[in-house]
Parts: sequence; C-alpha cells; structure tokens
Amino acid sequence: MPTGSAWTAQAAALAMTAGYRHFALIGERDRGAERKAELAAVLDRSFRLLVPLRQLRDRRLWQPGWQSLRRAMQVIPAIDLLDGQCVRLHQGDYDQVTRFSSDPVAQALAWQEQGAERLHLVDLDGARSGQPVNDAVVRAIVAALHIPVQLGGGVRSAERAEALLDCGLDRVILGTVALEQPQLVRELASRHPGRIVVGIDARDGLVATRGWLEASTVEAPTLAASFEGSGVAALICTDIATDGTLAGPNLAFLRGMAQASSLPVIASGGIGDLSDLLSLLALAPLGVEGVIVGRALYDGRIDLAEALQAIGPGRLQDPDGLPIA
Ligand code: AMZ
Repeated sequence: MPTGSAWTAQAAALAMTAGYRHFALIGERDRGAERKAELAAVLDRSFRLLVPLRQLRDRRLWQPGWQSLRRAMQVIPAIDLLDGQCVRLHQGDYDQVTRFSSDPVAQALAWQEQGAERLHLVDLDGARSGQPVNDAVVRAIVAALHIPVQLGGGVRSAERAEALLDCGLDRVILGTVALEQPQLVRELASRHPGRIVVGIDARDGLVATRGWLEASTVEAPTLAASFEGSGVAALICTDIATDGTLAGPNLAFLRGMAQASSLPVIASGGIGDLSDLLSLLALAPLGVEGVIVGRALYDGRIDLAEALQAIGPGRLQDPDGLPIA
C-alpha cells in the first residue's frame, strides 16, 4: 500500500488476482495537476473494500484523496441516432460511422434493464441539418422506457424544445443555440427549470457547433461560465478529439469546465474502460456529476451494471462505515 509522498501518479490500472480486483482508487496528489493518482486497494467482486477505512486511517494510510472512495456519479449510456440506427462516430466525423444496432428501442431497453438511471440520445442527423430527423424513433424510445431520457441534436428553437419536453423527454440539450442564441437558452431554462441542458462541444478548447462542422473562437470555459445562475440543469462537456476513441477522457478539459461554472458537469467523450470511469471520480468534488458512455458499452469493454457498481450511487461498501471527515 503506498503512503504519503510515495504515491505514484500513473494511469489507473485494473488487475484481477485470486478473484479480487486491485483497483486504482483515485485521488489527486497535487492540486490542479492533471493526472490520475493511483492508490492501490483491494476490493472484492462487489466492490466492497476489504480493508475497512478505519483500519487504513489507524495505520496512517489515510490520504485526503481517499474521500473519493465515497464519491459517486451517474453513468449515462448514449444512443446516437443516424438514419434511425444506433451508431457511433469517431471524433464526431460523419464519414467514420460504426453501426451498432438497427433497433434503437431494443438497445434502449437493454441499457435500462442493465440498471441505467437515465438515457442520453443524440439525433446526429438533427445536429447536422438543424431539422428533426429521428423523431419517430425518439418517441418510440420514450414510450418504451420508464427511466428519464434526454435528447440533443437539432434543437434550435423554443417551439422544438418544448414539443420535445411535451412528448415525454425529461431534458433537452442545446448546443448550437447555446452559442448562437444564449438568451433563448436562458428563457427556456427559466420556463422549464431542471429540464434544459447545455451541450458544450470543444475542439482544441474552442466551441464547435452544427454537428461539429463549424468552429468558433469562443473558449469552452467562457461559454460554460456564461450560464451561471441561468437555471440550466447541467452542462454536458465533450472534448471532440476524444469522442468515440476509447482513449480516455480529457481530464484537463473537464477540470477546466467544472472550475469555470458551478453548474453540474456531465463528462462526455473518450471513455474506454472502467479505469477511465474511476479516474473521473477525482473531478467529482469540482461538480462532475455524471458521465456519458457510448462505444465502450457497445463494444463490451464496459459492462454497464459493473460500471454502475464501480462509480454509481451504490459504489463501495465500507464494512466499517467510517464517516468521512
Ligand atoms: O458527433 C457529432 N458530430 C455531434 C454530436 N454528438 N454533433 C453534435 N452532437 C451532439 C452534441 C449535443 O448533445 O454533443 O448534438 C447536441 C447538440 O446539437 P445542436 O443541434 O444543439 O448543436
């Protein structure tokens, strides 16, 4: 067990020996430093800590980062719709499409069955054209599920946003409009508190819009900060370079977004395995409350039920129930 300054900062690793998971528990050693600090611990199959926290503290193995043990975040599976099918794009590029299912309703039901507490939908045709394209499928999904569903992509007017909220969607996500008509977002957020989400998609730190085909000169954290106090429910923050790559989230980007605003942040882009999810827990104190997972779920690199156990509300059961200072 590493202690004090002997901590090594390295990518979180997962290993399995003798039926036990050796998990990297994430803490930050240097404030503001962009890295994952690994703190080895042994969890059993159901993510129960084998050495109670009290014992760790008594043995002076306690570190501030261990508070992250108790942090949790929402894991939100994503279904991106193109031409009525479930797809994933690589870095948002409409020419690099992987088709995963031609039955989005069945896919949505499968995520729900595996324990998802919320579903994220993107109408990719809508994001590109500004027109609703996949409404029939969206309605069918909303009708089939009992968990809340959110949708982004092509929502460019108050009428459209409100029609979607009326059809049973829990939240709508506004991306292009958030940059081009921020006042519209504010009006909608005050009329529908808790149901309007701003999607901020960034390429090299600058906001991109219209299916990520248009670049702007606006810094993503500046846009995030501008919705302070607006009643917007959350910011979904995507680093385009990581999206659909499975290469790991851009923690520096996400930290910057979370620090720029007091609104809850939902991380999106790059999640490739369970250790990527664990790495995000270090950002939970800054307000990162959820994470969107797409390709890794389809690929089977992440099992949704396992992910929920690892970072969801029921994560980590401390057999000793030590209160966290
Ligand atoms: O992958 C893409 N090219 C893409 C994508 N996933 N383009 C847009 N979007 C998503 C954004 C956001 O949720 O992440 O569409 C929504 C924004 O759409 P709009 O139409 O409001 O800009």
